Amino acid sequence: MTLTCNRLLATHAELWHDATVHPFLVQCQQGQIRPEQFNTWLIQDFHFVLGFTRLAASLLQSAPANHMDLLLGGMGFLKDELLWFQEKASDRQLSLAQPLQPTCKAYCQFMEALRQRPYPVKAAGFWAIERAYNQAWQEHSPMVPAYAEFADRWGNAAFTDYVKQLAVQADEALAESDTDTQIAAEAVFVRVAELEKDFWQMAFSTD
Ligand code: HMH
Repeated sequence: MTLTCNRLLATHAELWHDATVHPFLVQCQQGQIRPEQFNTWLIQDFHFVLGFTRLAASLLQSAPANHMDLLLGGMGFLKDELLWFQEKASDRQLSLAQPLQPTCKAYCQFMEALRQRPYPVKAAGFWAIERAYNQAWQEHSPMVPAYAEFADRWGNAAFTDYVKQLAVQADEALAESDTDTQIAAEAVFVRVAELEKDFWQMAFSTD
């Protein structure tokens, strides 16, 4: 049986739940998150997105011709996102030049290693990472006004559609791959779920 994105979500439902439901998100939704915790997430996620953009570049490098259009559109999302992070940090008078916390460092190292893997493995991992944020922020919407734009950035309809298209492309790549590659893609999905869970938790580890 061929591995698909939907199968990954179904097989690892509990793990995926923990990757996308967390007190950090609940507290943002209710406006009860402490600003220091939110700011920790904001700064670390900026660094995450830098690493993720490099992963996007490597995905584009190994993508078949008919997958490029969607990925180029994704580059546009990332361009906006990086500028937006800088704007949000400046609004809050935060310096982005801060050291990476261990969890963020581990996630960035994981993405760096993923850049060396075959295209179907990268495509599945890339989809999982975007899907995690799309689902997490969407399922904790609407948020109180102070955090509404954060929830909307990853929960909006256009981004949701983009994530669905990423799944279509990852499924196409997986359908053409051998068993070992599919096993590797599943392991990457599991690791993404663990890292996503840890990333939410990171905001609470600096008290
Ligand atoms: C930790 N996962 C994390 N940060 C993000 N910005 C995304 C996924 C989506 O790009």
